[in-house]
Amino acid sequence: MSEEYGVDTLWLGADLVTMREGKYQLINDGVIAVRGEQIVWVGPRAAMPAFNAARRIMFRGGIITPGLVDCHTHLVFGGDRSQEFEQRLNGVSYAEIAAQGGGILSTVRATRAASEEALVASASRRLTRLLAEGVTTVEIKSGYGLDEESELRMLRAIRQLAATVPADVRATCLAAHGFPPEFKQDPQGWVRLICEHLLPRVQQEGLADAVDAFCEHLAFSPRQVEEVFKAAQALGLPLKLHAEQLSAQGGAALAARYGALSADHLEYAQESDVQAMAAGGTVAVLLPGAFYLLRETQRPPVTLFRRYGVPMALASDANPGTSPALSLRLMLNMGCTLFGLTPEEALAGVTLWGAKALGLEKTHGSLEAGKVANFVHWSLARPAELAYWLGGELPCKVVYRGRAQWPLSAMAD
Ligand code: DI6
Ligand code: FE
Repeated sequence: MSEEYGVDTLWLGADLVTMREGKYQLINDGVIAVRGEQIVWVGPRAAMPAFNAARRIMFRGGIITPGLVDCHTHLVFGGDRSQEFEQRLNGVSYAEIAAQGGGILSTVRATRAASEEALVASASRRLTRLLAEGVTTVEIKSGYGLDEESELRMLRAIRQLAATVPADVRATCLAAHGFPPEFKQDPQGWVRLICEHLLPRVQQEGLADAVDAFCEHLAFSPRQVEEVFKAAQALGLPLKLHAEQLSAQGGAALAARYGALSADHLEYAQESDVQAMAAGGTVAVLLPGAFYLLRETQRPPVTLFRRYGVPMALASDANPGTSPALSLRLMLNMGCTLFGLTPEEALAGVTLWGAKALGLEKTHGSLEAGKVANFVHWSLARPAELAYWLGGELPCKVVYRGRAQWPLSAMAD
């Protein structure tokens, strides 16, 4: 490195929680040097080269973490299901609600009825809440359209959001989320439509960065998932899977065999699933919001993930039915309290491993030279505070692609 090293901004005066290799890897009194949208140097101030910096921004203490990554959300949808939440708490059963046309199909109806603009507008309000907590990378799935045009509209809405918010937004096609009412008598027809028509169009229009499916006894069988995976793979699209949420189907092992980026939920994952995930490099995405809302008792096998070295990500699963969660900070706490993660594991789950679950671990998820300059300054003393407080402090500053984004008051509404 030359002595006169030109950079745009030096960020100084805080402790850096770098999350290299998924560990805190704390640097006391650290410096982040940014050129353009990239981090070019990270280290202790005492070892800083003689930078020629256009700007120096000095913090008075606090910690800086990588920008948070929410790697599993369903933020785009029409309507909401607060009415069903209320009905259930007034004693109406799930079965009765479903018989009245409620549940996921009520969201499908509302989503089909919504214009692309309406989908963008409602998702944008929800996304604002997530971003206010320091999220700079977010994945959003389709899956509430369940017909060709509505699925494409959802994906276009996600691309529109991506163009307008200060965050990296990844789109996942989850057409295999459920069976549309039109295909009630012919579920295989929907699988065929996804494989033969929808995915090729999605690929042609560049509307998705990955393909997901819901592998469950009440949704898609492992065989049907395999068909979707084969079609997606033939188009060069990376894979993800909702697996082992409510029952053991071997979906996680299947996803791992196909080299999927992640298998998500995993409450019922078996040792064989975990072994396959370790071999396939598949990230375990844990979703405590849905576990909590469904009052599940079966916990994901965290001890096995540790034993086999499977990286664990944490995400909000923000969706209108089972996880109306717009706070990744709350998920950090729930990951610790409900699933037994350490605060360090939880933070790794919303940084480096969240990035890996999206195939972005080379560019996102830690404070390292060469990575995108997405990071967050918190007025906290220790990184464990991020998981400890319920409704804790919001970020002081969020830097997205090298630029400070907002005074937080402006994000309040
Ligand atoms: N798992 C879930 O918990 C949600 N989707 C999924 O694949 C449920 C979505 C909903 O009820 O709207
Ligand atoms: Fe989900």
